[in-house]
Formats: sequence, structure tokens, C-alpha cells
Amino acid sequence: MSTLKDKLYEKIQEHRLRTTKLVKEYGDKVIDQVTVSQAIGGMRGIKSLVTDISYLDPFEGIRYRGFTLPEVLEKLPKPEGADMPYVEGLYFLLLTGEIPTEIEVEELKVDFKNRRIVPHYVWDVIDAFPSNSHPMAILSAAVMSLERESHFNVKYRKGMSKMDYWDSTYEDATNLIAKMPLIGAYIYNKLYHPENGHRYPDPNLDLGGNFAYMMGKDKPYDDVSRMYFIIHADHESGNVSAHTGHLVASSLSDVYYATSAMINGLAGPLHGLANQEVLRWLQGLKDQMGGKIPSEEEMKKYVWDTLNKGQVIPGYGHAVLRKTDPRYTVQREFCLKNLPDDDLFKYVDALYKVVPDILREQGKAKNPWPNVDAQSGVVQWHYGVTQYDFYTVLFSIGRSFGVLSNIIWDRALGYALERPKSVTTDMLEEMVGIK
Ligand code: FAM
Repeated sequence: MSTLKDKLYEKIQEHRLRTTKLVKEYGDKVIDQVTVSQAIGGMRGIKSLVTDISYLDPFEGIRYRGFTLPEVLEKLPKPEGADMPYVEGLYFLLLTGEIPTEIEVEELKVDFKNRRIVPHYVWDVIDAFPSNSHPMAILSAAVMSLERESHFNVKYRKGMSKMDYWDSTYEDATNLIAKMPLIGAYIYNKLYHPENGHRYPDPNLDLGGNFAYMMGKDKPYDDVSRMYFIIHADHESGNVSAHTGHLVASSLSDVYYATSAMINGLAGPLHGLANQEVLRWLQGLKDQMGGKIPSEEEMKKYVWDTLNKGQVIPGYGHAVLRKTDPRYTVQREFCLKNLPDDDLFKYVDALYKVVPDILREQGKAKNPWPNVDAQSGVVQWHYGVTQYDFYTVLFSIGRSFGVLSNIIWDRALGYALERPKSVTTDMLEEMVGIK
């Protein structure tokens, strides 16, 4: 066993006792109630999921295993000369709750390299897609095609104790995570840069560095990749992608089914696809302005025009957050350091000055502040990834770290098949006394 797997098993054994005690001794304790608006309105805020991987405070933003994003970026080991840490180290943190040492990350780096060979049939599946397909559809299918590699399925069919589910799930999850960046880069080159051909991984590079290399991008795009994967990794369990991954895996579907499903959820414009919507929307403004930076008045008019057409301002608002998203702030700081004179960055900054006040004046959005997606396209665009359909693929690779860590823990703690109860509208009317 690797150091990570050893440590994970140790943590699992300790944690099982806590979960068992809670269910056995306090199983009937009420922790929340449900209103009619919550039942009709997307179950907002109902406390009905458990995860220890991350927690989202509405005013502070995300913490991974208790660490804020700036702390994660500061504490995790970094490659020499890099500003952003190894993504491999993040996986260690999400799974164990501990910041890994340099040696532990080094071991994991080698483990990931050994797992990253992608079977040839996956390239064939990707190549079979017409080149005007959406990259998210291709990614989902490519992950799905890998399902035949599942160790969990083989072991399950042979008969396996529930106590061992986590082990083969860990193997499947780690195999898949190691392969995802290669699949993403292959899709990118197929759709947008066929002249790059089929690049082979560089054995000397870490996950983020190798992804940049396979995309054909020079430094500091390796840091961009590391930053991007880390800040998108997890956002507690109720968002569509994380919840979908957990839900599908709760039926004991393997991680390939679950990850493909989470990718499909992330592909919606109210969720992961919002980052491409931000770019599309900003390009519309840029075209309207003939490229010049709009005045504050022109910016306000563009925002109001969008709202008056009944559309949302992409990159603003959030179902849980009530402050500027720290994932926005991390990227803003990166832009200030690396691309302060970028035109699109200036647009995004100018928007930040007007949108929150306008959303407050309109009075609908509960959170008028920017979310992660308001900034992420700008960074990609600056480094030549101008094909904004691709941005959600990057999000998916990052999100798979959180979703898969959660699924491993779900299996370890024996979390049940998900099965909430539904009611009819007639029943609701009876419950509130109007029928
Ligand atoms: N622009 C205009 N209206 C907005 C808005 C925005 N950015 N954000 C919320 N609203 C509206 C919302 O459409 C709703 O209107 P109706 O009552 O007419 O249905 C009202 O304000 C109340 O919504 P809410 O309770 O504040 O937000 P929700 O929890 O329903 O929805 C979001 C949350 C993220 C879907 C919503 O804020 C939105 O559509 N934002 C724009 C899309 C976006 O940036 N999504 C990315 C979210 C991101 F963090 C991620 O998942 N990657």
C-alpha cells in the first residue's frame, strides 16, 4: 500500500466509529425542517447531506478540510519555481485531512504517473465524435468508455465485504483522476489544435505541468492549470455536480458511471458552463464597443439591457455564497500579478464595479457578488485558450478530485442508497390547509 492509502485506511477506521455512534445513539435527533418553498425551490439550504471533505460558509467561502483557499495554496508543497502547489498534494489533503510532506507528494506523483496510461479505445471513442461536438459531451463519453476498467465491479461480482468497498473504489478513482488531464488535453487538441497531433505525456512533469505540456502551452500555464484544478475541486456536497456524483455512486454504480454523470450536471449554464457564458457575454459587449473599454455608464447600460431581456448576469450570484467568491479572488490576484494589462481583465474589473449595485437595485438575486466563473475565462483567454466551450472541461477535471474523494469516503462509511421522499401538489395543498 502507498503512504496515502495507508493513512486513508487509518482515518477510515477512526471515522467509522464516529458515524456508527451518531446513527446508533442519535439517529432520531432532528437537525432541520423543510418548508414548502424548499421542496419546490430546489431543496435550497436543507441540511441532508454529510461530507467532511469541504464546507461552504456563505460569508467566508469554501474550506477544504478546514483550510481556506489561500491557506491551501500556501501550505501544499509546490514544484520548484512554481507559484501554485502540486494538485497531487490536494488529493492527499482531501482524502486524509492532512497537508502532505514533500516526500508524500513525490510518492503520489509517481503513483499518478504509473496510472495515467489511457487505453487506446478511449482515443477511438473521442475520434469518433464529429469535431463540432461540445467538448463536455466528448469528455463524458470518454470517461464512460473507461467503465470496463472498474476494479470495483470485478470485485463486487466476485463477492466483496461492504467494509472493503472503499479499497477498489480508491483504485478506480485514482486511476481515473490520473487519466482525466490526458483525456482533456486530447479533446482540446482534436477539436482546436489538430496540428499538435497526439502528444505523449512528459514523464518528468507533475499532473498540472504535464497537462500544460500536452495542451502545447508554455509557462506559466502549468501554474494556471494547478490553480484551476485546485480552486474548482470541491464546493461541499449539494451543488449539482458533487451531488450527482454522490447520488449515482450511492446505487453502487462505479466511479466511471458517477463521474460521467457529474460531468453532465456540470455542463449546465447555471453551473459549470457559466464560465463560458461569461466569456460569450463579455465578447458581446466588446463587439458592441468596437473593442474599446466601456465607460461606467455604457457598462451599466449593457448589464441592465441583459436583465431587462429576462436573462441572468453570468458569473454573478450563488445558491449558497453571500459574498465575493474566494475562488474569484484567487484568480483576480493571479491576474493582477501576471496579466494586469489584459483588456478582458479590465472588462471584468469594470464589471465588478457596477454589477453588484445593479443586482441589489433589481432586488432579485440573493447574492449580488461575483462567483468563480466571472474570472476564470479571462485567465484562459489570456493564455490562448480562447475556445470557451472548453472551459467546463477544465472545471470537470478539477471537480473530479472532490467528487471522487467524496465517493471513496461514502463507500468507506457505508453511506446509504439515496432515496428522498416526494409528495404530490395535492398533498402539499392539504398540508398547508388550502384543500
Ligand atoms: N443575474 C440575474 N438574476 C439573478 C442572478 C444573476 N446573476 N442570480 C440570481 N438571479 C435571480 C434568479 O434568477 C432568481 O430569479 P427568479 O426569482 O425570477 O427565478 C432570483 O434572482 C433569486 O435567485 P437566488 O436565490 O439568488 O439564486 P439561485 O440559488 O436560484 O441561483 C445561480 C443561483 C448561481 C444559479 C444564479 O445566481 C445564477 O443564475 N447566476 C448566473 C449563472 C452563474 O454564474 N452560475 C454559476 C454558479 C457557480 F458558482 C457555479 O456553479 N459554477
